[in-house]
Amino acid sequence: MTRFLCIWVVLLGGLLSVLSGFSAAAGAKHADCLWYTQPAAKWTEALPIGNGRMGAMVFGGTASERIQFNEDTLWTGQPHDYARPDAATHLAEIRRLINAGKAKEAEQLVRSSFLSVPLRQKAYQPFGDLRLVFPGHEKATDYRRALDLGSAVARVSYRVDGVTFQREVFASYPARAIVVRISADQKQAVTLSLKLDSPHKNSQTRAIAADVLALSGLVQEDGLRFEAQLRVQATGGRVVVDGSGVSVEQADAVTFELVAATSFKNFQDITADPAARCAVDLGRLKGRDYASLLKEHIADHQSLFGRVSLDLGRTAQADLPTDKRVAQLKAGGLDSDPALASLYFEYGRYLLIASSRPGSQPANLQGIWNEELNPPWESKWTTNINVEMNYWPVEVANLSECHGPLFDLIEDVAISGARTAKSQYGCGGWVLHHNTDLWRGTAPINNIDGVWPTGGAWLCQHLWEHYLFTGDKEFLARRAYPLLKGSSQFFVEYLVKDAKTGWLVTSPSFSPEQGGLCNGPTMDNQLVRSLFNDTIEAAGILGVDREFVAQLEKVRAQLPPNQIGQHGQLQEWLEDVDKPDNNHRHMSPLWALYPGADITPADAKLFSAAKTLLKWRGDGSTGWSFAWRIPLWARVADGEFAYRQLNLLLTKRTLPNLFDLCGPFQIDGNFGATAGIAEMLLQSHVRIDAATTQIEFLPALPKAWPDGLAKGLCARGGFEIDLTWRGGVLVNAVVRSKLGQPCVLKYGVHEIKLQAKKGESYEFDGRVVSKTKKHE
Ligand code: FUC
Repeated sequence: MTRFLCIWVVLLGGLLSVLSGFSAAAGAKHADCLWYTQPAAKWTEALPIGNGRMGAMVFGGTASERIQFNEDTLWTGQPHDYARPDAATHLAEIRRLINAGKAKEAEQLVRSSFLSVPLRQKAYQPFGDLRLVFPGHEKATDYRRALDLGSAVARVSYRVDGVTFQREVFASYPARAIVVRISADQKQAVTLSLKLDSPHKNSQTRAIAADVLALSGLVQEDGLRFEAQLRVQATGGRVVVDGSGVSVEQADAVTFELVAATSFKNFQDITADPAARCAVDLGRLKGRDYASLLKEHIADHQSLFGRVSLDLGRTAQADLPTDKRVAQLKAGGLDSDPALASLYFEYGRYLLIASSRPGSQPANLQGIWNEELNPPWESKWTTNINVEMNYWPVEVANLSECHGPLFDLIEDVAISGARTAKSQYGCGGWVLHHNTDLWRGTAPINNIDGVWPTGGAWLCQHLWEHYLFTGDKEFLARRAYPLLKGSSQFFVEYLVKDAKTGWLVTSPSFSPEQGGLCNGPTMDNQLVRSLFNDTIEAAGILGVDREFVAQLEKVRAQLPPNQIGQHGQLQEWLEDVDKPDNNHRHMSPLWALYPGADITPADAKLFSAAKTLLKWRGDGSTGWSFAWRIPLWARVADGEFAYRQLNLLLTKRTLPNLFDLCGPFQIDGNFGATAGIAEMLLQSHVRIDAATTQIEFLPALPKAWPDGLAKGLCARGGFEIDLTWRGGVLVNAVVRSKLGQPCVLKYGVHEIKLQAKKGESYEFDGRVVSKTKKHE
């Protein structure tokens, strides 16, 4: 019987680790499962699956199962330009007031005349629910449910009256469908009824074929229309599909295929026919059997997930159900369960694959999972930390393709952001403030803290990072550079002289979510400098735009430098007004330390000032604020404090299904911590020169992880790396070069330059490169 595969993997893993005395080989497999001995009592206990475009939460009830699903283009609203038409006419006055020290008056004027229309953006919507009822299954025994991260299949199994039932649910990217399989170890045992419904009031179901049930509806008048279609295939037994749902009696097994679509074509056009889209998707699946769908799905998922693995050691805690492990952290902390840290890392990779695949929307505040009509912060894309954090692990964790949806979004906001640049500021190029939604809103929203014009500049860093990791010149020329140039163009026209210092600054602006309106907060200066650096370098590589480059260089020289204040701290603002021990959740002025790369030990004074600010900030509060502190502390080589933040995140801000909590569920912390763990083990942000990357091994290894193994992590310059360490010391690093670029390998004080050849592998023991061999 194939019952509950991952338990066997766990047992086998434990056995192997005992036999080998070292958990590396077995632990990696063991780490790939979330499992429970009871169904989810609420949404935040259910298990997420996703194919980038469709997501679902599987509750795993026995007598009644709920599978709540989403499709990533179902939002409130319709195509809309949020920019305030006459905003630019107030810009000079707002700037004058800020320069005159009258920030409060400037804020009043911003509130009355400068914010978006309407003030708030639109919300991501739940789509529907599959509700299955299994008569007589109230009293089940031997209950197990699990999410196997390696195969991306959610499984439920239990026994009723001597029969073992099994459910498997997965979201297939190649099949563009969610597939549900219900089977039993005895013939004719599967009897159930199913309803398909939606929280959208006007939705309705109808039978559109003997084996297909459809659900259709409308989010709002003039808004998005949606349709889901569900096909049922039973082996044996009787199936009836009518307008009210599906009933199956005495089948051996049943497979449901669920497809879903909306009328969304792009952010300016919602004229697609969702029913026709569903028919195409379902049509493609006709004649496919369950085994072939499952096989194709696992192969697709493994092609991404299988690239990386992480083992940080394991204890007996790792044999417990996942919710118990999370609960036990309160007593023992993460030290008692190092395998939970690696599971969290693997889960981050899993969640990214599930919520961001080529062609989908990018992962939003909740990834792709949402059950609420009014989700927190509309479950949209917040650009002053959250959406970027979602994509921090993508390159280092070898999921480069999953970056695609974010690049698609940047291309969209460059279009809507060009309109905003004109209407808000009378400038060319494009601008994005602190949020965007399905309609690619780019104007400042909500309140004065929405007046933060560097969201687009931050997103541009992702384009450049993708190039640094992949060396893809075609991507640089065709996609990245035009966007970098457009964003730079905006700042060249928009930056204005600060009355006191004479520097060219953003104005009006805001240091994310604290202070008031101001000129040139440190984070903005860092973002604009980094944007200009990247644009200039990209133009050089591509051999284009000499004059524009000269102009950027001239403006760059007039940007405010990072300043060190009276307490030895990196200043958050142009003026030295920081309050010691301000432990705000946002780490904005530390952007250049991480995810930026401009603050490094090369400038010892600045590096130390950044560290002072980092210390002031102390521990995190929201999930993502713990998560941001992990790579920051890793960048200052303090593995213990980085680990402390991870420990607190898992102990205080983690749900039973390992979803991160901001206040409510918010997925950024999952992704930020995944990137943070990688940053503790491997760093490659320091560039010796334009062609040479420094790759540093175990820069911030905490005592709690003395032995470990990380496979398949990526470094800038096109390197893939496997690491083994014992007793806190690097044993071996295998470095595979995909591009043939030189690098410096660094471990502690030892550095060695390597003229890597494309396609070659090198082994490094912390001091010398000992041998080379060919790799595929
Ligand atoms: C920013 C954060 C909040 C939350 C929201 C989505 O405003 O400061 O904590 O993460 O985004």
